[in-house]
Amino acid sequence: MQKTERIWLDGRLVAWDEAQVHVLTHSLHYGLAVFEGIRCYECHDGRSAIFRLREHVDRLYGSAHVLDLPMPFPREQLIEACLETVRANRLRECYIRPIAFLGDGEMGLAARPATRVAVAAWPWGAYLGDEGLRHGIRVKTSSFQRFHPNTLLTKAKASGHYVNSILASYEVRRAGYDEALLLDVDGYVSEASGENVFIVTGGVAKTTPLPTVLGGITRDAVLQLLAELGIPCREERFTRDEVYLADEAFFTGTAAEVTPIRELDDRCIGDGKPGPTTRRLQELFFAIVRGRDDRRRSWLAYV
Ligand code: PPE
Repeated sequence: MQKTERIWLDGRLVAWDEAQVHVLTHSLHYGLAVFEGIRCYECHDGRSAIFRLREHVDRLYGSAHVLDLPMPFPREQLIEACLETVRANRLRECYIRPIAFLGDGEMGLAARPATRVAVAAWPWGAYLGDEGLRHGIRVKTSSFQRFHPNTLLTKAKASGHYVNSILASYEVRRAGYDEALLLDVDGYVSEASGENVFIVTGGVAKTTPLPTVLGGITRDAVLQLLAELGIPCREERFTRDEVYLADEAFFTGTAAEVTPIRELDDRCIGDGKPGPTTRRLQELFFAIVRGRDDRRRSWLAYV
């Protein structure tokens, strides 16, 4: 990870090395914290813009609401904090990580220490590798299930939820694959460790419906782009073998952007190369985030 100069912590910018917490920070022990992952891109005109900043901040506040975590700052201030952090570090392109967590001073499950908020930003290249973005990745179904919505709450992007993601990710990466696909408790495809999933078969796209997955902001963008391309997309459950038989499959996520899936469980998907719909979506997506699509300017917050 590339160190930058400043981090926004509890209302002000501090030096990177000063953005420390106590080892008895409540969230460190029990995982009750909410976070976001946001990308800022350098646009074709040399300016930088944060992609769907408001939607990410809204989701952060939604996650906090779901977990009953009081937010000590108004939304507008957090939006400004993201912009300020990028500016203060003079970053042209970066990943932005806001996090709200319970601080220290009280321990135990019933304790409610005050919420603290931080926003960090650092350069982060292609999450699943440049090769992966270009040629597609090899995915394996994990033996770990995605949690039931009454075990953990799928609408919240909560730190503790990522133990499930990390178990799946370690398992398949250790076996030599690039990313893990998780099934839901009924055995249907849910999502990857940090991405939503789409398939395209016979000109029709499908993605997992929202109840068992995180409502991805990239997923939402891709749904809108598919509609624009006149490709119908159904939000309905599908099985792992439907992915094996699909013409195309891809992941969406802030970090992963639009990454083609070349194989699932050692079965080639389509001809094992990124398909035409995936390619087209990648083109449209990167044109938008780099400010080349006037119709989607409202998705960009210029720094
Ligand atoms: N599902 C999960 C479980 C998930 O973590 C993400 C984002 C998504 C779907 C896609 O959501 P969106 O980014 O709004 O399109 N995962 C973030 C964390 C990655 C990390 O390693 O940290 C991300 O992409 O920023």
